[in-house]
Amino acid sequence: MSYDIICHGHSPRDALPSPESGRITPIRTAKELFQMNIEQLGWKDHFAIHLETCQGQDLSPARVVRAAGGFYSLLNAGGEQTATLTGQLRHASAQDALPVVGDWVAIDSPAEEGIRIHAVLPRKTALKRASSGNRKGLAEKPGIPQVLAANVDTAIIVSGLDNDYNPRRIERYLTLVYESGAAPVIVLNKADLCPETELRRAEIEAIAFGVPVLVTSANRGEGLAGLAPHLEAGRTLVLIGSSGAGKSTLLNQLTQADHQRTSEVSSAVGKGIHTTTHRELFSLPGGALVIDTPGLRELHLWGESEAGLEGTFPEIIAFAAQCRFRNCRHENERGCAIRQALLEGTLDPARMESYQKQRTELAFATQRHELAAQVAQKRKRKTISREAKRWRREHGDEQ
Ligand SMILES: Nc1nc2c(ncn2[C@@H]2O[C@H](COP(=O)(O)OP(=O)(O)O)[C@@H](O)[C@H]2O)c(=O)[nH]1
Ligand SMILES: [Mg+2]
Ligand SMILES: [Zn+2]
Repeated sequence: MSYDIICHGHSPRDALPSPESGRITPIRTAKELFQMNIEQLGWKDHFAIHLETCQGQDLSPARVVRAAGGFYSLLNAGGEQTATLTGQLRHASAQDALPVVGDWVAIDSPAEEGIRIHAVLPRKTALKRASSGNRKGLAEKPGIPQVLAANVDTAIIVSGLDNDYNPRRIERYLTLVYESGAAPVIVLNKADLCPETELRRAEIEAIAFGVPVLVTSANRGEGLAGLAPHLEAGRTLVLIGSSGAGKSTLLNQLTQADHQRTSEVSSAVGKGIHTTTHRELFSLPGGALVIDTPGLRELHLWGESEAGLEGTFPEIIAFAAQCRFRNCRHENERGCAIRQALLEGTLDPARMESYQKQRTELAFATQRHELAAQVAQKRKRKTISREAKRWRREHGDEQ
């Protein structure tokens, strides 16, 4: 079990090679790599309050940098540690409450059975998708969301400007991000393969209101300076998007200083980065934390609130508010502001179609979730009544 985390105390700007000189700022020595304080790992007061309410005397916080096969790689002020879950946490938790990369957890001190995770501290944000349920590779049961990453401040949606380019897919990722509570940034990568980068940028800006849209060529290290404002020390980012969009190349560029200066670390980092099989947290030279993710073959949307759709389709929500009927389905109702806007050309039909599709999908996920909850509840009741019967049978004569 190994992972690599690199941390240096530079300002965010220093994280990037300066475009003029192409030079990379000096970094600290390997000995200093693990001497980070907990704020540098993204610790916030929010978590501290919850840690105090955790039962048990000797628990301390640590951040999950990688989770695989029941083992969790953690980082805290003391450095790297591997931990497992207490039986209680493993059994008492719903699938989506188990630790994922980015989570803050409460751990005990090392004992014979190793370090154990007693609790997952309440998440500030969580990126969730609906699991498809019937596909291999998804351990989750139908109706239970899969948490991709937790406590992310900024989600970078990476999309290639090659045949990966698809505004409708970007809208899906936007809904995922808005629903999570993180702030989105869109990176249109592989600019070197696209003759119309400015057109594409305008296209995406028009569907992602107020979201920063950057055009990059990650393999050449071009356009990355636009990321600097998002790379403040202690801030957590996640790279999401289709497989092959260039997420790992981007991360590689952002950590490039390390590759060149710390050889034993860099080879391992390189290996880890090029084969993104796990979601994993890395630390950039400027102190930002970045979670790299493997591409999602499918993004089934998940929603517990209206935040996702509202964030992605604000103009549609605004039109809908003007419909005569509160429960307007925007089909043939009189006084439908959306139909009106479509007729007048003030609302793009492609946006409306995209919105309807996402809304249907989110409603379906909610239904399945409710169904799953009912089934679980029923099973629980059955078990309880069976146990009660057994108890009465065994203890009946004592009463
Ligand atoms: N032409 C071009 N290729 C790129 C760029 N960024 C990444 N690539 C290539 O795209 C492929 C997939 O990149 P990778 O970072 O592994 O994608 P990931 O699956 O999103 O992590 C690799 O062969 C990269 O070298 C870019 O800006 N331009
Ligand atoms: Mg990758
Ligand atoms: Zn309407």
